[in-house]
Amino acid sequence: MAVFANGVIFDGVDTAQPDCWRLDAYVARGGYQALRRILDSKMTQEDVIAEVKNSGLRGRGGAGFPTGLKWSFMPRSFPGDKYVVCNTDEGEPGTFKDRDIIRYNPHSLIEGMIIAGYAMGTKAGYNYIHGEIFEDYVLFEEALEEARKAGFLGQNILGSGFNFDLFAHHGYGAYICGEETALLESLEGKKGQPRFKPPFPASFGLYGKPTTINNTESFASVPFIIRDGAQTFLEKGKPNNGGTKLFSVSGHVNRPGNYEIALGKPFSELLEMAGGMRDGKKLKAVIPGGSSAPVLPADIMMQCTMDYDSIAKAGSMLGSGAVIVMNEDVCMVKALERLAYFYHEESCGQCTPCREGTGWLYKVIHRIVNGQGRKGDLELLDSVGNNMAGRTICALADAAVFPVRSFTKHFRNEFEYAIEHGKTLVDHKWC
Ligand code: L3W
Ligand code: SF4
Repeated sequence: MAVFANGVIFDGVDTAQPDCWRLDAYVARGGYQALRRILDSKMTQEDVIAEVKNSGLRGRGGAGFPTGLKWSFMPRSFPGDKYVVCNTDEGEPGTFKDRDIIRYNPHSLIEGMIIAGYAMGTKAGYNYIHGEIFEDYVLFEEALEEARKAGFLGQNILGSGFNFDLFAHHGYGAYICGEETALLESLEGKKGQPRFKPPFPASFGLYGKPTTINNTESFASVPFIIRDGAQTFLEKGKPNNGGTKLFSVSGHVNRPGNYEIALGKPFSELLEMAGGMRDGKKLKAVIPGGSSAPVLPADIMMQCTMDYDSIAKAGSMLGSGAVIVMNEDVCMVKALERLAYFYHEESCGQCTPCREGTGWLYKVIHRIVNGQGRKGDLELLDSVGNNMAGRTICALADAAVFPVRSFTKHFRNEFEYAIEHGKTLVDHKWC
């Protein structure tokens, strides 16, 4: 999957060059200047956090929580260990951006995490990498070794007296391990199941110690912010939506791939960059932020700009920026069945509404697809969803309900037709 770069992380990265990920190439692009700037000018922890706050960077993992604010939650005077943790457990259907960061530009993440370690007074960090991407895990380990040998990691970094080391952890491939507290459990060697929140990781995180967890893309954006300034980053996007963002475009486009664009660009431009619709077909619908985000019909999506506020106003979420494009041939009942199956499979089973509810959602949609839908099934889906959303330990149950609500709202005619006629309106044998 190619990377089409035009932003703060991939600017100057020639992904066609096999060595573009190496330390030399990163330094030649201005890499590690941000860290040197902090250490040489003895920026305080508060200065660094203020710079990240002023940049308007919002968490790139799905929730869009302000990164600088999260960093400021770390207790400053805590006497024991504290940690920074990176979430590279990318597993949501449609997402494939973070693996490209560690594949093509791992030092941007490493430098970002070292800066985070400095800002929050931690001595150790971990990068939890999704279990299904082994080659990139090996490459990341090599990049860490390069950074260690060059004096960017370890004791007395660049002679500054600052100590920080970073370790990669190969995850176990379960989607739920991308939920931050399940990730921490898994990192501790336990079964990857979410914890109750609060307490949030900022006060009770890895091994019960204060911990800051950010997404790969969030950390990788930090070197640019420190090197070129918060204002420069902010101005690349739009107010409340600072910077550029990676969008993983998949589905019925001519050039699927990762596109790094300014937040606030019209969706129509992103679609054009991705080569437009394949085979000249019409756009039917888009999931703009990974499978957990509500689906939007073409006419609404074409009015949107790609930023947190515009997508939220349209009734969906920018999420992790996974843009799933569907053409006129897609059977929306079948598409929803696939998503429902995913959440049913990936529920960790701790909460009854999620464990049982995801199964019910899948079962009902499956029978509608297969011509056995019953009168009242749409009401049943509604009622099951209402008994799940907001009633569980983590957001997976909500994530399973959002697609059901949005598909049955925007494409209700297809569900009603299938129930009434015992077959789907759109032939789904190719879906
Ligand atoms: C301290 C407080 N910390 C909030 C922290 C919290 C977390 C962050 C955001 O889910 C969503 C989910 C997926 N004191 C705090 C505080 N925090 N209040 O802020 O918290 P939250 O709970 O809103 O989000 P989350 O649990 O991180 C993320 C959705 O993103 N999503 C998922 C994408 C999946 C991937 C993937 O596969 N890699 O990205 C996409 O839409 O459904 O709703 O750090 O601790 N008072
Ligand atoms: Fe597990 Fe689902 Fe409960 Fe999350 S909501 S803790 S995935 S059972």
